[in-house]
Amino acid sequence: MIWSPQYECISRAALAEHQLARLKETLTKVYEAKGFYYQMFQDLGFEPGDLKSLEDLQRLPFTAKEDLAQAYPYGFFIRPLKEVVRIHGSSGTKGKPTVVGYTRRDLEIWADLVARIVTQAGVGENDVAQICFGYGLFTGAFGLHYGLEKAGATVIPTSAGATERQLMLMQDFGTTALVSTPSYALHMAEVGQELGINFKSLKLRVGLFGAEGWTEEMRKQLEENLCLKATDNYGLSEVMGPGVAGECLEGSGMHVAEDHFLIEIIDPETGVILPPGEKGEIVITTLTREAMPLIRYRTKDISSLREEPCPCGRKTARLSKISGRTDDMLIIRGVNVFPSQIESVLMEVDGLAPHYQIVIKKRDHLDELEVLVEVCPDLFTDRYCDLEAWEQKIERRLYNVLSLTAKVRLIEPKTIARTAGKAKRVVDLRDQK
Ligand code: DLL
Repeated sequence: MIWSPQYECISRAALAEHQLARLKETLTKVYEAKGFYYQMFQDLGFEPGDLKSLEDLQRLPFTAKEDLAQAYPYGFFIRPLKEVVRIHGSSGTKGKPTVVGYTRRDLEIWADLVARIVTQAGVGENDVAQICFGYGLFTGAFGLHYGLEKAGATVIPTSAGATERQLMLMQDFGTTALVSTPSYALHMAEVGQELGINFKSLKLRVGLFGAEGWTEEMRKQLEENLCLKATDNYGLSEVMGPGVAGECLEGSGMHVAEDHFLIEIIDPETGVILPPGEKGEIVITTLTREAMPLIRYRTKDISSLREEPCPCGRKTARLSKISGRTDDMLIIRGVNVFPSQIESVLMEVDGLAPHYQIVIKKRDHLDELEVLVEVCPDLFTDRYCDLEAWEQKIERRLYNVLSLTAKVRLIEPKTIARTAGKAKRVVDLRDQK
């Protein structure tokens, strides 16, 4: 089933026309609001009427997270608070959150776009969906909640944590769709196995995973351990939350809701727009947001965009799996390393559990990369020399991919802290004395 065929199957030419009309409207609204963008346009000598084509958008500068921080909390709202009926925030734990506001219509569109995403993943009125995201400022839980309800699913808002209880409810309520971060889903699988739950015998059949990076290798682990089809969906609070893009059952990229979000992929160094297929930073312009439109917002997420139609029948462009963030990229002894590269190598080694941490330290002014990874419980041995040979083998594999020496430490199962939300994979201790 396709949720909004009139937009998801629209021809590229008709879509571009539609986007241009909505973009003009958005520029006019932010200009008339006399806020941040009015000032930007004034400085540039730009008026909304100067936008004649989608390409003209490139005349405008990018908006960065720092701009939002400076306007904390409500500086980017272009509607009075009495029209803003919901506030959410970024999930950052440090400092102040990035604040996002929604009018009633923004919430309606949000639910509709998430309904689109879940329909793409084959979830609908015959499903029982368990939402294991934390309900709160984070957009994950409320976003999926209203979207799944709109798509007709039976929603169980279990929220995050209390894993054994989650598993009990999953069995008792006949959960068919699991909504969580991929790392928490793996933790649920692990606890379930300890409790002797046979996932094959459950009704669980699809995972709607998102909110953090995960690799294809991680997908295999999720599908094997939980006996479900693992689908990916992407979004960020600043532009709405989940619902920006999601995979269909073809599993070859995340369809973007292009009638609501205009996506550009840029070279993060130069800001130059890259052609379809090339990897770069995702930049998003919202086309329908009422409370808080954003123009050319730099997400820091790295992906590529392909525009050819999908065998599923949708014509919307697809984002490739997010391979990292520009601020995730580690520079270790001058070499660029993405955590996802390390995850891919680890997940391909038999006998390793999908729980790892990357630690970077400084010794004698030199960076040291250490990778801690848990061994599967049934394979863990304290015969030191076996582990050592195994570690060296993984170190060689990492060297082949990263061109960098990493120290691998195989550790006991369940040593790395589990979290119900986004996993913390990288511990950078270089600034610490
Ligand atoms: O994580 C929104 C969301 C909730 C998306 C639930 C999907 C499902 P924030 O907390 O603002 O919002 O974090 C946004 O998380 O810029 C990415 O770096 C990362 N992220 C989100 N989805 C994915 C994904 C939500 N599917 C930030 N793959 C984004 C990789 C993702 N990274």
